[in-house]
Amino acid sequence: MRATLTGVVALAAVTTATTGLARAGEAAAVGLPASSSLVVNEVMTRGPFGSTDEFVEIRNVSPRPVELDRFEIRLYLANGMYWGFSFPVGTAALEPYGRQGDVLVLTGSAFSGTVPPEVQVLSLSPQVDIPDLGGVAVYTEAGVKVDAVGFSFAVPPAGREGTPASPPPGGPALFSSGRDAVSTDTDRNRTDFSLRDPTPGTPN
Ligand SMILES: [Ca+2]
Ligand SMILES: [Ca+2]
Repeated sequence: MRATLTGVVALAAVTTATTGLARAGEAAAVGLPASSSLVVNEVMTRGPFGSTDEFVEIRNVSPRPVELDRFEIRLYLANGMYWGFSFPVGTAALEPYGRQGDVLVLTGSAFSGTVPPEVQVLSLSPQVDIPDLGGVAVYTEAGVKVDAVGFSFAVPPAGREGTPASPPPGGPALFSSGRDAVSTDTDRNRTDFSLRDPTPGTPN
């Protein structure tokens, strides 16, 4: 059963909020440890079917189930703005780390990959396109950054952790950017993420 992520803010509307969010992100980068709940585990920003042939894999790295309605996903553009999304009512909790069901996949409108049938999938709306030099972040509903990966310094600290991860190569890239198989999170994007074969819904 596929559902669509619910947009909570229009793109234009977040412009004025970005400055405050950037400040909050910088504070979080200094004061908070690596995620103890959700991480952005893998991101593919384009594929053989173009710039919306993309996905984001979110993983629960805690030993407890995590209810997703306490979180939102932010897709950062390379100009500092972001799209914010909340999870629809009825989205199942993610199982504890290491168990089946500890990941969820968000798919772009032209997604051409294969996700195992037991893995929960949500669709991004067709007008959403994760930029190659953008970023993806998980926030709590209270606006605290939990985890993020950015692919350029144009993404504010609110949408990345430290030095950005290497962006995907140009052209119809067949690579995703992901953490290692155990989802190590040191809060340093360049260290934690590497280009790899895409594995939406399965271990990296
Ligand atoms: Ca992190
Ligand atoms: Ca994966």
